Amino acid sequence: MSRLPFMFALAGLVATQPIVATQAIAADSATANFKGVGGTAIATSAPKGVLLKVNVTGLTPGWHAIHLHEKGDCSDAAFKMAGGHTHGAAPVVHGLLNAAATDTGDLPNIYAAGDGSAHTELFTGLVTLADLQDEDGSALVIHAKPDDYTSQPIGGAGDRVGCAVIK
Ligand SMILES: [Cu+2]
Ligand SMILES: [Zn+2]
Repeated sequence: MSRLPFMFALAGLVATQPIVATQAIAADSATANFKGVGGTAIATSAPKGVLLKVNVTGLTPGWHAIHLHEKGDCSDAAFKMAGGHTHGAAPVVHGLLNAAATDTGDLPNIYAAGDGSAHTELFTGLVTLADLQDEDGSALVIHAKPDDYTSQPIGGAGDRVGCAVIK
């Protein structure tokens, strides 16, 4: 009789341990679908930032700027509703290579192959997934031209051609 409670206790231990391990490994992530171009971006929370896996089609071949914009709104054709780049301080200064400051939404350019597809992973330590998933969300925006990383306000990146809401 005295063995029975012990067996139950052991069974409980075995059952709970794998669940705890799974939770520790599982990362928070959000999948965002692009408008304007095809494809998706997956934003995964990292210990010191956010990893972005970008798989898009329908771009013009060559280099394109890609930034995190401050509002999760891709509802208009020009994607202006997404607002400016996410930023942590005023005055807002754009550019990964700008000595004065850098927007938290600034990212390295992506390259579209001859078939218009781009597949890449980008890491930023300037934001967290929680920052991006704030009340009004955020958007990952792809531009027509590359970012020169220094000029204002968007590094000469031109029109917004793709937009994906991160929420
Ligand atoms: Cu942008
Ligand atoms: Zn910027």
